[in-house]
Amino acid sequence: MRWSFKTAGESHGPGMVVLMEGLPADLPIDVDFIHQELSRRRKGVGTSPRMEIEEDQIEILGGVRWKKTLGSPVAILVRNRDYQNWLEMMDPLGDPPPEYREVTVPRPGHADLAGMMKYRFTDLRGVIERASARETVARCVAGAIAKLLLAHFGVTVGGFVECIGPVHAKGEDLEWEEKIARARSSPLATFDPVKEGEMIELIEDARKRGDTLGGRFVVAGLGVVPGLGGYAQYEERLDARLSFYLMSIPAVKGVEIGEGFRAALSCGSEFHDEIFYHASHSPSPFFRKTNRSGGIEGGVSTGEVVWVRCSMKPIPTLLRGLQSVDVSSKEAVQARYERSDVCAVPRALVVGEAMVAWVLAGAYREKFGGDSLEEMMGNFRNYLSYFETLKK
Ligand code: EPS
Repeated sequence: MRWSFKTAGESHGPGMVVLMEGLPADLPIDVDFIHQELSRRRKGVGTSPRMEIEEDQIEILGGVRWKKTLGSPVAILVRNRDYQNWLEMMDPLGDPPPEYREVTVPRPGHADLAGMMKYRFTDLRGVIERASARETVARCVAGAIAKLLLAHFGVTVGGFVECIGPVHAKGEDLEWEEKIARARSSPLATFDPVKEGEMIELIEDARKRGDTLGGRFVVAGLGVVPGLGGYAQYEERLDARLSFYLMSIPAVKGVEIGEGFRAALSCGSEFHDEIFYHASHSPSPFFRKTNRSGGIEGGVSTGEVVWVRCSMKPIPTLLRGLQSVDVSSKEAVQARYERSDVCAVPRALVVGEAMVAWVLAGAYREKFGGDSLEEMMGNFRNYLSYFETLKK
């Protein structure tokens, strides 16, 4: 079974496209839900003024008929409204305008310089346009559709911002559902209203100083059955797949599965999640009272909440430019400023959710197969009946 998505498009070009393969037939497509997800990605404290221009409305080009998937590839377009302001600059078939000046000063921390050398560009614009996080709008379309699929299997994917710079949300003991629900109504996507105020101040302060900020976010998959992923081959491992997709989000520099980094500082007796049994526990009667493993052991889901943490670096585009070199003149100069976000952690969280939803939905497709949603759900119900046999 194929399970893949690809994206195409430049930040200020005509639009962003996503092409998805592997969705079962007959999956209802809720366009309002997809738009809600795109709107979550667009908003938040620290966001670039660009987001006042964009509306992020989808146009379905293929794979859907009468609001349901056909089992064929699904292609969706999100037009860039800002393209209207870049018509000449980004015209796919035009010529450079006579007054055009190439971008020649790379920003430290951005793909500018490495990308220039890779493609032998002289104009960094060729890198900037595709390395831009605008691409994540297309990923969020794929993630929203993955969430729609997962909902049929009782799985929800949500998350929250844990810290912005050094300011940490407090309330670790709150339930997952509570943290995720609180984050949904927070402009910073966090669950601690007191620390939220401090985070906003920190971002405003960074903005005034012409600086930027990073932070960490957590994403969780709730209601995931045991047995997804695999230990038999390296590429089957669910933790490996999650890490790959999460690390591919622009500006993410660290991915942790559960308490992965704290594991190194703990004894086995302190770290591992002990196993308990109760026939009333569902779907599996085996369960844990702690979940430091992030709901994955041996690359396979345990039936506990699957959870991951990502560390995002500060945005590389600073108003007060960092030291750089003009790649044309080779002179030492300050990096140029391009309109940008001050802090994109709350927005990256939504992309993180999209990537986790995509990986989990793929793992469900792999385990339960089928060409239609009904066939897939039949296989799922059959698997659930296996757990009943463990309760005797
Ligand atoms: C981005 C720079 C800004 C962001 C952009 C990502 O865009 P612009 O260069 O047009 O001001 O707003 O993010 C988006 C457009 C988006 O939809 O997320 C960058 O350089 O990565």
